[in-house]
Amino acid sequence: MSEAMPDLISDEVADLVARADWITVFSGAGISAESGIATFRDAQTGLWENFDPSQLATPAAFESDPALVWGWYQWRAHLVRQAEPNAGHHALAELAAVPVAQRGDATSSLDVDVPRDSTRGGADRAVMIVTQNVDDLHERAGTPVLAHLHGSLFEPRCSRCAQPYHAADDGTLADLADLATAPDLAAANDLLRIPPPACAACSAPVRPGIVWFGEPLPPRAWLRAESALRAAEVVIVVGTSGMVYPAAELPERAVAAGIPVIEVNPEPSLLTPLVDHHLAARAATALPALVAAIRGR
Ligand code: BV8
Ligand code: ZN
Repeated sequence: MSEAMPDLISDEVADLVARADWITVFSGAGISAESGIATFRDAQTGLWENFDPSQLATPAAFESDPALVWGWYQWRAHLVRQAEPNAGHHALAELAAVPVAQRGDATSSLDVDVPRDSTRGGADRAVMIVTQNVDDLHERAGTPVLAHLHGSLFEPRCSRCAQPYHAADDGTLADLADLATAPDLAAANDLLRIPPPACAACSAPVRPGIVWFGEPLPPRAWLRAESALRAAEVVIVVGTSGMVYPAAELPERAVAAGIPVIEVNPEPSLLTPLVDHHLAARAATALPALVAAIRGR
């Protein structure tokens, strides 16, 4: 249940969002935290507490211990399958359907002359989601994702020929369910390691469809994200520490371009000093409050 925070959304923030025809959302692990998915830098819980995510999320880790890395991603995919989108994800889906508020002037801030008689009121707005997250909770809440900058837990591919791997929910998921009840780490260690399947086309090991540290971001996702941040009238940054590049460069560019940036994060992040408005609250509180505040404006 999200706590009520009556002064959280100022009139200025509400008007900015209510009038925006094109909103781009830049999300990080924090938006999935209230769905029970640990953020990337939260202490790993349970059986993975002895592993440092940034050490596992590398090509070298997969090279040296493919079964451990594959097991880790299978475990994370298993947890995401068991999770549900939270009120923050759902609020972003609702945001797109809230009619755009009328504006005093007849021109759009999109540098295009809007015919005098157009008020833009009542039109659905564009809400573009650019996410660093590898889960599918935005999609399952009903918002298409324009760009998964760091890949997806659900798009494994061959490590050699890149052929997509479509796993029937094979037995490994059953093993993973045992993990939750494994008596201790030693016993679980065998369960943690799941040898990756072999590619049907070239029999090389299948790898997670994830962008690891030291790997380039998918060019198409990057280009789409750049365009979405450039076209935005308002950018909403949700649940990111702003630590990882080049992704974190995108909200920085929006700030440099003079696009209003609103951050939702209960803690300060590396982006907080740059943004126009910091809503110091959790996503499942702030985003529904924001949608409620713009209705009827
Ligand atoms: C690359 C997949 C080069 C893995 C991830 C400058 C330029 C370019 C690169 C670099 C650079 N400086 C350093 C680098 C290298 C590196 C990097 O950025 N390192 C960091 C640690 C300094 N970058 C790379 O390696 C990138 N690749 O540069 O390649 C290249 C180019 C051409 C050719 C060859 C090579 C690749 C980076 C992608 C790495 N993969 N993810 C996986 O998930 O297993 S990144 C990883 O961190 C996560 O997946 C996540 O996407 C990302 C960012 O983390 P956040 O989402 O922000 O999560 P975090 O836990 O940090 O923070 C959560 C936030 O939520 C907190 O602020 C918290 O307060 C808040 N929060 C908590 N609860 C809530 C909440 N907010 C709202 N509501 C709540 N309830
Ligand atoms: Zn292959």
